[in-house]
Amino acid sequence: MTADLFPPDSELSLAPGALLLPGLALDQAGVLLDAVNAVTAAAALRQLHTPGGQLMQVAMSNCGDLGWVSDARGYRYQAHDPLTGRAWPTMPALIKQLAAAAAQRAGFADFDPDACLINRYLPGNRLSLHQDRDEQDYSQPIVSISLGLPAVFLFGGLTRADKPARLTLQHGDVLVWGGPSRLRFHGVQPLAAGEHPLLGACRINLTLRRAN
Ligand code: MD3
Ligand code: FE
Repeated sequence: MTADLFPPDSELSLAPGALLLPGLALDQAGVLLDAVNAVTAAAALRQLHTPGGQLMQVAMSNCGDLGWVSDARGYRYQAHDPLTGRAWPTMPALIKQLAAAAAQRAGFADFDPDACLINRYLPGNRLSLHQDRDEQDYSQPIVSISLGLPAVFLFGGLTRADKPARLTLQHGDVLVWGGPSRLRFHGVQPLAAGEHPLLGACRINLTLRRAN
């Protein structure tokens, strides 16, 4: 039984500025997924190319005023989906509110995300170690919501050489990264095969950021 491992309001400080809220999104997982599916029906999940020309394994889409994209021209946020030329779908209020509530628990009172990146992992997909540095204001935190299959998250230090710690993220877990942890290197190990009752052989991560 995982239900009793963490009482519903528990929180775990991983490092200064890094707070894990186990199962915070569990109650809302079904409606969150409905909202994600509505977004990806309008702005399809797609694999992006790194500026160096590598095809990323994780498939991505966005909602909100700005979406994160990568191509030969670099990494950036932009208001339009490059696949369609249309504005990204509106960020569902439910997602924005959950992110703001999580950030508040970590001491960030007015987190108002303008970008929500949707990452889809299939078994074997990984995200290599990187920093999130494409945003304007590093005093704003980042909130991550995990849905579906568990993933081993790597959280490193402020230099690439720092050996990362490993943390398994479960369906419904929410993480806040801010303050001194905002620029930590991080990544995701290859997703193990499995079947999740709601998502099947898949993990979805929502990353909420203030980009501008
Ligand atoms: C730690 N996504 O999209 S989210 C990303 O699970 C990304 O899909 C991962 O890294 C995923 O850029 C991890 C959690 C996360 C996001 C930003 C961070 C952890 C972070 C920034 C600093 C430290
Ligand atoms: Fe990241």
